Amino acid sequence: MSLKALDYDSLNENVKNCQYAVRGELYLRASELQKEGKKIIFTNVGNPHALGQKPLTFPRQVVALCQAPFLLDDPNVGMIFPADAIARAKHYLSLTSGGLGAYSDSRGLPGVRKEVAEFIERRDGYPSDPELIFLTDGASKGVMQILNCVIRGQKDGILVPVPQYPLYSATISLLGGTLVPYYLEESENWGLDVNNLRQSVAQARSQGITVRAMVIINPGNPTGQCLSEANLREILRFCCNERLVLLGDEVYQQNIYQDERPFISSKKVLMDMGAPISKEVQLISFHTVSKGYWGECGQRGGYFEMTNIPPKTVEEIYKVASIALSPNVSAQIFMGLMVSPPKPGDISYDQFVRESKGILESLRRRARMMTDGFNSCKNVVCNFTEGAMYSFPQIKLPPKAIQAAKQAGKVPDVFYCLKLLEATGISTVPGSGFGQKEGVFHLRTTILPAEEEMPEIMDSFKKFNDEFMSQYGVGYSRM
Ligand code: DCS
Repeated sequence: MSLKALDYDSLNENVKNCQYAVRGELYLRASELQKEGKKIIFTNVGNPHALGQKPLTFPRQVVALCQAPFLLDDPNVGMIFPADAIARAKHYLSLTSGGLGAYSDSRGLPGVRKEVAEFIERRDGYPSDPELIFLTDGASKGVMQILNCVIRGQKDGILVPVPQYPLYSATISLLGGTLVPYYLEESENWGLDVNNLRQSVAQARSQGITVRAMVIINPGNPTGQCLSEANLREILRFCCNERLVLLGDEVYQQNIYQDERPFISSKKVLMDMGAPISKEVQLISFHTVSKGYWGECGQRGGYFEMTNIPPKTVEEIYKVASIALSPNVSAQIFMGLMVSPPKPGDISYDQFVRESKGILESLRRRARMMTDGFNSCKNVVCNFTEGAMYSFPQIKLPPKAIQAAKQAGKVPDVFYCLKLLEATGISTVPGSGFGQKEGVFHLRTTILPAEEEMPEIMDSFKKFNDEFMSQYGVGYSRM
């Protein structure tokens, strides 16, 4: 009997081959255990509100008024909402053609794109053109749109850091392209060595792959490093020489937990380098409302900015975006608010600063607590989380543990993470989900659990790890 199109055996192979570990085996097992009544600490996804982070007041007030515009006609509105939130809601509604229930332009509301361009100009000190900014449903959709334009077939390669956030590996699989890995150096604080890039490209070319684009995640997920200006220059020069489009995933640009290496955007570094390179390198930069101190993951708001992309290509990207009609309009307003928050002198300014500083300062302390906690454990070493939202310790698994994993039919780090989950309720993602060097094992956890719960979580991790290491024999020295 012939198969129907949606019978499993006849599905598009690219769909079946695509893996996304952040919601993989560990997450599924954690959900089962939760149903059975076990307390689970979900540290597998960078989803701050799900772990108790409170929304910032001002943006929610503005969007609430936009969602319920009749409140603006209520004579008592000023008793519940501050005047600046009311004014902002009216401003955003005036940018729409029929409020939040109407589709917007497929690139997003022109007024919000203008606010994004102004933000980029203030951040980088260089002009930004709203016509080259598209608003998207989260950064993920933007990344998918761009990879879709780049990947023509299996012979097209995309340079992706390893370890990487699996949006990239999964999307490249879905689109039928080839992932070309370049390894980040764990012993160099997850730094990026351009020699590794050269090697990766040479190897891919020897296999008949045309390398077309390079992804950087800065600050890194899962690795947490911030790229230095010198490193970004080398990367841009490399992209220029190799004629690669640079995809700069900068969704964690507000999440910085040290002062030595502040975030610096790829766009700024490119512009600082001057002509001819600043006019040559094709760059797409991504941002989101899901991260930073906003953490508004469920709103699904993002943007990408295009630099040195020919107008006819921009038109094609617009055409493809049009197929989905419009990004979420409420999310566009969150993006507008993120790039133009209350200013000094505004009624809501003090509260906004108090709330946002509170979140960022706590994240900074939590980054420290987690790294120190992991480094105090037997056979665990962990680079400091300079930025982003994750800790990515290396677990030196003893040979007996690796053997036991094999017997259980599990990848060794999956085995370790499953045991950790069963023993403590801490739900992490095994390093193999992000890619890692052969024979080296990691796990990823977010730094998002509530600060007051952090000592208990780290104690329970340590206790589990001690027991695991003594069960399977130590015999490994620290790196
Ligand atoms: N890029 C990176 C590097 C990310 O980490 C994420 C989300 C995204 C893009 C996409 O975000 P939005 O689509 O929400 O804008 N990070 C996931 C993660 O690793 N855990 O949680 C979500």
